[in-house]
Amino acid sequence: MKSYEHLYINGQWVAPIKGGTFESVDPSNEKVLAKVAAATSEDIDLAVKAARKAFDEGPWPRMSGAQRAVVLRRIGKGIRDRLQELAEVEVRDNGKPLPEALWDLGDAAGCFEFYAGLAEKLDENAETTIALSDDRFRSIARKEPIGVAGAIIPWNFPMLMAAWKVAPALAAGCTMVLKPSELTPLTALELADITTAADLPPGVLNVVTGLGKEAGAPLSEHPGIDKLAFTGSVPTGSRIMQAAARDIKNVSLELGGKSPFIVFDDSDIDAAVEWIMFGIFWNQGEVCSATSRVLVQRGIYDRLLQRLEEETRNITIGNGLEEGVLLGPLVSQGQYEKVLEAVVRGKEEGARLVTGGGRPSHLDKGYFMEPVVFADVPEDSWVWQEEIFGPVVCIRPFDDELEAVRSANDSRFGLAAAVMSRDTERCERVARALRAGIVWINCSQPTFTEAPWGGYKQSGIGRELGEWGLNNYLETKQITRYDSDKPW
Ligand code: TXE
Repeated sequence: MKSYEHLYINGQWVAPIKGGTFESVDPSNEKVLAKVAAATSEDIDLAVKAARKAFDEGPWPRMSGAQRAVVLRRIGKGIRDRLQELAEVEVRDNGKPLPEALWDLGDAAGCFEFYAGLAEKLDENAETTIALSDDRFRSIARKEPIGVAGAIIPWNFPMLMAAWKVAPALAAGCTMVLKPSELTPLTALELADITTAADLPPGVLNVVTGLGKEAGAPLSEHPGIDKLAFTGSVPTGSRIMQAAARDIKNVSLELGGKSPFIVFDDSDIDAAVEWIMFGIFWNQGEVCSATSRVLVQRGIYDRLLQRLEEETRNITIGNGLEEGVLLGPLVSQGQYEKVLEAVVRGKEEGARLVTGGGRPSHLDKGYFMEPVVFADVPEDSWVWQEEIFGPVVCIRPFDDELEAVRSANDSRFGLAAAVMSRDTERCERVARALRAGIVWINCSQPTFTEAPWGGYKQSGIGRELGEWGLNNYLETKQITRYDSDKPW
């Protein structure tokens, strides 16, 4: 495996000033996968200064959207050209099954291509005329890049989360310092290589690998940053928001979730089971919008549980590079222990363990866990209320629509929610009553680059993807001219 012991600053690969490294571990065998450069505040300072210079003096913000789009499309193609290789790196670093990694990488490329299109449109719609009440004045509103963005991303979709932030920021004309998670840093460094090959000017994208406290915190506190974009846990999001508050940085946050799925008893049980399983076992349940709370109407509760148990027991668990594997290892020992503790806690709290929670007998190394179904989960229990971020689904019965909506909304999170019924009107009504940023009807999880993504309540602030994602990286300027011979 190649060396990952350098940081990407100002278009150059440089050793961290203090020379430190940390280890990235393959979660399927617990072996060290790579030694990776550990940035500290001195490196972050250099990276921010490079991004600052590229913004204040470089060509990137001054290029037309169409010119930036050419580079964005080259980055998208650069990912597509290396899709298989990058997906395999992502499997080794994160643990996810290869078909899912291929899917993520394709989406990441698509994200750059989508924002190339929006960069082109920005040339036409960056300026709009404002109708004023006083005709002696002419006024326009103009969209301009916000400046230097700092992006801190998690480990569950390493390249895709990078794309969700880098692509709109670059489309807007911003420059960026990107810090990937220390658990999955490799593909972000590969992205840096791809941007060099795509002729992105030096300093426009800087990639600094490192630990949260040593690299993430100095980035979020750096006065040279105009905007912070973060995806991760609520406590870290809160810290980042506090750091941003010190010098009033613009901030967008995509945090945790405990997303409910309401299944009414006129639903097709097989279809419901399929969407539940996709919703909670895809990516090992390490998904911010995972279908982690399921409310099933009493008429089909037992039958649905039985089908779900059968299907869950049939899931093939193993190394994500092996064919047919549907569930890989959890990302790290820390995450594995957190999920194991949650399973113990759920049992103590009175949830009924239907299946799972043990180590698969054929796997003695790696952070593997049999997927878990909990039934009859008490509403006030920790496992019902808090994000577990693993392959653990919690299920409760309900009697009527009012109860289901009340229970679904009884959460400090509000990222996603889903509802299933053959009654379209009921689905539409419930969708509008759910307090979440994303609501799926008769499905769960499909995510489109064109549509807004983000949460209510403690699930975050702001929206990514689509034109909303671009707006995250744009300021609005008013230019008003006195345009009359009449005296003021
Ligand atoms: O997250 P952190 P962790 C949830 C999930 C998971 C839990 C902990 O429940 O079990 O969070 O995961 C950087 N200043 N989600 O510890 O700490 C860190 O280096 C600045 C949900 O991995 O939020 C990494 O790059 N940055 C989530 C990023 O923050 C700091 C996805 C995320 O790490 C920092 C991941 C600091 N003080 C976890 N401390 C989702 N919403 O998708 C850490 N970081």
